[in-house]
Amino acid sequence: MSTSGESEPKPLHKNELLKAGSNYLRGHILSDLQDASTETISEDSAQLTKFHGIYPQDDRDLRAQRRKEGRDKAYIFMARVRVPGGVCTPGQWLALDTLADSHANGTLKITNRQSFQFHGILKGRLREAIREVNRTLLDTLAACGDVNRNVMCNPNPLISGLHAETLGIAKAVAAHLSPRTRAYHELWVDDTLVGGGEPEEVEPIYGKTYLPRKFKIVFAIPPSNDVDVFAHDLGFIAVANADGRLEGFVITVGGGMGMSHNQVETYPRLADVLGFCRPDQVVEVAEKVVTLQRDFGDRTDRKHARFKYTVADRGLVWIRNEVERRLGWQLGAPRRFEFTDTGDRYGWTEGPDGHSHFTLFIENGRVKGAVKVALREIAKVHRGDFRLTPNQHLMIAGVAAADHPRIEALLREHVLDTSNRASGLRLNSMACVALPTCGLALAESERYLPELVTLLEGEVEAAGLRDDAIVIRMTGCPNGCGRPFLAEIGFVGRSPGKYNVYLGAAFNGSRMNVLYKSSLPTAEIVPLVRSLLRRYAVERNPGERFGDFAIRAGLVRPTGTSADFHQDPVRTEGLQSRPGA
Ligand code: SRM
Ligand code: SF4
Repeated sequence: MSTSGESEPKPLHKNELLKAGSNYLRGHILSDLQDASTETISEDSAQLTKFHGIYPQDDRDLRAQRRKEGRDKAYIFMARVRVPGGVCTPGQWLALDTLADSHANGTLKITNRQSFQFHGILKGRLREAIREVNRTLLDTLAACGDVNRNVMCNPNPLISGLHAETLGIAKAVAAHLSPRTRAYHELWVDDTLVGGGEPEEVEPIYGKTYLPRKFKIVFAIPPSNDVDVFAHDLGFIAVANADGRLEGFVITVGGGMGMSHNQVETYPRLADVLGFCRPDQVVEVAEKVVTLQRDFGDRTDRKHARFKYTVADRGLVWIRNEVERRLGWQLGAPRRFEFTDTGDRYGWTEGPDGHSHFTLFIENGRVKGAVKVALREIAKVHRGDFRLTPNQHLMIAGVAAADHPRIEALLREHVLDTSNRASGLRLNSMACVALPTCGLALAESERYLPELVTLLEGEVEAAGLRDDAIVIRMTGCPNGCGRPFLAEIGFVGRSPGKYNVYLGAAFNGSRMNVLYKSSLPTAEIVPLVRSLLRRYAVERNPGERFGDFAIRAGLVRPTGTSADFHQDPVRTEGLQSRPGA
């Protein structure tokens, strides 16, 4: 105990020691994979395989029965495939589609960070599966773990003339922040033995202990905020100059969704605006922000280790000064930006170059059944690319005029909705995975939200709101994977069959919602939402969004968490006097 009256420094979290001693993420992964006495891997290896994009899980539907039978859990693995900016080729799609059948549970999951996930891979087939992914020239490295994750970018080439250049910069950031360890290739790709050794390895950006926690970067292209820029550690918002060319990016820092029920020191947080930089400065800015978090993030408590807590604890001015000290130059003042919405533009859109794009609604990103068959057939003939959207849907992009009728026919043949007849509620719904694979789920999400939306569709029809876009999101726990705190109606699982209900987020993702009801049983959800929708239909002002109505009508009180810096000068303290304002 300290005798000087000063408090002892808190000990490092055990994961820090694990990372430090892992020889750049090797640890005992190989011997654990070779251990035929178990279908899973050790707890230490489970922490390290995350950096390789792999999670040990078990089928939670089978837990109770197997426990009764005195059997072990039904162990399986999840693998996440990184796709920077969400763009992949039809050839890659076909290979992953095949792999889903041969090595996983027959489905592909498009995540809301533009990655793919395989579920249900057995340990004995894991290395083979990852090797196959790498054969497609995609990989799972750093899809999870305490590193920079998949870098997101609006996938729609038609959204703005800034798209292609922004996507290129997003890919450059992804490449620059990729871990350099050779462990990934040794373990999963080359099949050479894992040892490190010569020449000595270095992680120039991360060092031996990588980051305190996961780190997420996105690129938003106004007017679309489909990436939910304010939910991420670091964001870049594209800004055009008077000629419509890319002038640079407004930089945002310190967003994040995760919290724990009943632990007030954990909270979702919207990102703040930090400044502005030119396109050629983005990679350097990203690196300096990441190294700042590497050096100042909390490595003692993983519940307080995200960058949002570093920003909240130290303040925006300190963060900006430290970033600028590392850069050796000053960031510019933020430019104006305006977002309209967070959704996808469904259906066909025609490009000026004779190519067209089709955005397909895929409920909660689960590619299975008719959708899977249709997309496989389309991948065989499509000569453009596939683009995963941040809302878990898919763009069949760059369709040549000659291929348009064929692709349209394939969509129709497999009874896919080419005219977007789904309700506005469904088209704006999103659920995280949750049961049966997610080990952290407290309640259903992906399997329950579609059913709930079907029940609510009767209510929206009756209220005359069938085509009104209302953002509705659900998660199975408060970690916030489905970004539920940015939904106009958000459901967050508390326990089986019970959800916290949140209302009042902004339709464009710039304001978080507020808790309206705690632990609501599923049987009470429909009556509650029915009454809210009826009031909205009758009392709303012209053009008023549901989230805004919820606040104006006093259903919830706003918490002052607006991310729109023009409305909230406190959060951009000192920025307006910068050059370039
Ligand atoms: Fe997530 C953990 C699924 C986006 C916050 N997330 C998990 C794990 C890996 C569960 C685990 O740790 O054992 C889930 C795997 C379930 C399964 O069976 O597949 C999981 N997260 C997902 C996905 C697949 C949800 C989806 O249906 O799309 C998304 C994958 C994204 C990707 O491709 O990289 C996913 N997760 C998010 C997001 C949204 C985002 O980033 O835009 C968030 C909130 C934003 C943020 O990071 O603050 C998110 N996931 C978390 C957290 C809470 C982190 C925190 O700061 O507290 C956890 C738990 C943890 O890290 O301890 C988590
Ligand atoms: Fe699992 Fe919770 Fe994330 Fe849903 S929000 S996938 S239940 S960790």
